[in-house]
Parts: sequence; structure tokens; C-alpha cells
Amino acid sequence: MKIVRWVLGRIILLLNFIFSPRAQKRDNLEQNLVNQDVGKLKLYQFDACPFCVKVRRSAKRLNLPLETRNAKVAPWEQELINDGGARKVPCLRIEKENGSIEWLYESNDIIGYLEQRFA
Ligand SMILES: N[C@@H](CCC(=O)N[C@@H](CS)C(=O)NCC(=O)O)C(=O)O
Repeated sequence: MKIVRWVLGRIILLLNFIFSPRAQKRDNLEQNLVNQDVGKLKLYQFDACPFCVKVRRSAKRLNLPLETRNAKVAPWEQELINDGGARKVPCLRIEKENGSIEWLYESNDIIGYLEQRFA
């Protein structure tokens, strides 16, 4: 079962690489502002998780330099469990303007949030 999952994961990564989405274009000023905002977001994820790939594709389409954190390794795994509340990926850590942190689970909700904020 582990091997099947590993093989499927590699296939997903390969397809994602071959059919990489095209990034939305912005002028430099606008892109710099977006980059600044995206700096407050961190995506806790696994490389070959299909739900995480879906979110990363959305970030790429929206041209967001979204930092990813591998939730299989320290310290991100423990941070996700302790602060996010569950060892489930993808999860978006959102640092708000007042400094408070929101942990957003569910790939569709994360994509909805990114699109609503950056599309
Ligand atoms: N409905 C969720 C499904 C997420 C999900 O099932 N993620 C798996 C990885 S693909 C997970 O975090 N499993 C927990 C674990 O592996 O510990 C979504 O769309 O984000």
C-alpha cells in the first residue's frame, strides 16, 4: 500500500510538472505588493499530496511566491499539530495585520481564500 501511494505520488508530481499552469502577469509595482502580502502566508504541506499539489498549482496560477513548509519534518510537523490543531495538510498559516494567526485547513477553502485575495 505504501509503495502504491509512493508511485501515485510520483505520477502526480510528474503530471504537475508537465502540465504546469501559466502564471498570471502583473506589473512590477503590483507584483511587489503581492509578494509582500504573500510573505505573511505559509503553506504546510506534503510534496506529493494531491490536495497540496492542487493548492500549489493555484498559487502558481496566481503568481504567488508562497513559502511551503514540509509538514513531515521538524519543526513544522509539531508546529502544525500544536498551533494549527491537526496533522492534516494542506494548511495555510495566515498572519493577519494585527499579528494574530489563523490556520486555514481544506484545499478548497485555501484556494478560495487565495483567489478572493489575489485574483
Ligand atoms: N479534504 C482535505 C483532505 C486533505 C487530506 O486528506 N490530506 C492528507 C494528505 S493527502 C492528510 O493530511 N493526511 C494526514 C496524514 O497523512 O497524517 C483537503 O481537501 O484538504
